[in-house]
Amino acid sequence: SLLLSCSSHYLPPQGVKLSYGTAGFRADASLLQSTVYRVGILAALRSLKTQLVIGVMITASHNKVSDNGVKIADPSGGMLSQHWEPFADALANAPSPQDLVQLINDFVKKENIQFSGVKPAEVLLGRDTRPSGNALLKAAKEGLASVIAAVAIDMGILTTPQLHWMVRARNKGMKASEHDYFGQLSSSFRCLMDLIPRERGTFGGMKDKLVVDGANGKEKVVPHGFGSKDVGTRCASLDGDADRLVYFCVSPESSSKINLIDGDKILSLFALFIGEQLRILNEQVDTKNSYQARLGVVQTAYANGASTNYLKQLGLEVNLTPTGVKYLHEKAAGFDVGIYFEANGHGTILFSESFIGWLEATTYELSSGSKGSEEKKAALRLLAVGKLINQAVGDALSGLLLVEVILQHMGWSLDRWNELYQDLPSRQLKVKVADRTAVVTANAETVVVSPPCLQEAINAEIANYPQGRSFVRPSGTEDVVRVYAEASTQEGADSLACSVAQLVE
Ligand code: 16G
Ligand code: ZN
Repeated sequence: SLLLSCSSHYLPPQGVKLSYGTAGFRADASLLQSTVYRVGILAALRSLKTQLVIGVMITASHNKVSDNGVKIADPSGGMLSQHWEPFADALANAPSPQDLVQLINDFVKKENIQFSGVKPAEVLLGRDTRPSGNALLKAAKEGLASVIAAVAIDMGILTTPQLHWMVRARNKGMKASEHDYFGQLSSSFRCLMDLIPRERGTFGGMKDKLVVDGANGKEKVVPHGFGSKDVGTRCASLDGDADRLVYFCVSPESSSKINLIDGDKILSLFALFIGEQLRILNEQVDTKNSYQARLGVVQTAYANGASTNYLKQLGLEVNLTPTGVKYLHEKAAGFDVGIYFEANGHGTILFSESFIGWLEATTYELSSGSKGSEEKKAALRLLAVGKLINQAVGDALSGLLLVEVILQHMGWSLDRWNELYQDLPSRQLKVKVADRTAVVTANAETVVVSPPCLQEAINAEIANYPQGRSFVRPSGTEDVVRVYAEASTQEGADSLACSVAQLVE
């Protein structure tokens, strides 16, 4: 009855259909009161079901300031289990309080969620700096209180990855305040800096300054206030809730253009560094104690073909998954060291528990005999990377610190890093169609299986272009079919994308 009376203050907006999607619920903030209230309910139920701490993050990332959004962090610190997404959709769209109560009752029965003789629900709440955040936080808290007395802990204004990190830490019995987060990042960063070979740490003559853009540059253009004075400066760009990271520099040819160093190149830099540390370990630790750590990298079909070639040339196992962080993350979790990145800058490095355990034992054993040996340093670096880089989700702050330390370690400038390989020219288009679900793909979205014959037609187009590659997929966030094409020239990529878009129409 508390739920009935309380939820009557939170009726969903009429004529709007909300969908949890890959990034949680997002809409104009004025439409979200009831949604956030209901996500509060969902979080309490999820915590009761798992008997672990859950997170609720209120943000719309890089969207405009009048928008807002809400998403859930599961106990592992990852995204909400896909298995609960349909319930999230149904909950958000239930028209009346009675419908809502019915829905919850049915779900509680189906999932066998216990209310008595169990630990109370515990939920960490975070939000970004949007002005609507406070009122939505209140709605979330009321949702949390309406089903059962859940413990709601307001963690304040945070980035999305900070909240995910806190949920994960809390469930591992670790301290999980913002102070602890920064403490872990700064101590592991310091540790990696101290392990830089003395002859290298020079930044290749580059200015020792990093400029960080907080989502002021959304398109591939120079951010406001940038110009010719900034040519040569190392710049990083974070999206609105700091779960995506790219680097860039103002192009020396034209101060209105940027050279973008995207997620693929961050992945390549990380893979090089980790690969080097693993090689040192494998060469030097005597074979009977060695641990053949499996290193795997994970990309999507959007990864520039030049990056995939480069990674394969390094002898790495390159895996493709469909678009969406949850798929990449799951795949990467299958390796001892799994590095995943989307080209758009979302990614991280995952370490298996058994490998971390081995590294800890190894550094301990090595500490007596070969103090300061190369293999011990390599093991210490890997351990520090595992602490620095967010194990829950892609995190621009921790990713940025790792990029900085690796550039320093290699003695590389931004240009040197950018020259690892040259991106193939590419083009993306979107096609409005009556029903985007008519396009069904397989093999990590690289081939169309339905409608029949479409893939054959695409292949015939691709064959006209040197280094041509193209694929189409239904968007997960918009009512469109997306087209991607790359080729040896920009004209080729543009023309291939156009031809393929015409095939889709
Ligand atoms: C979501 C995904 C992102 C993906 C994008 C693709 C998460 C947290 N976010 O924003 O990874 O790149 O969707 O959008 O999974 P699309 O399906 O419209 O192309
Ligand atoms: Zn984001």
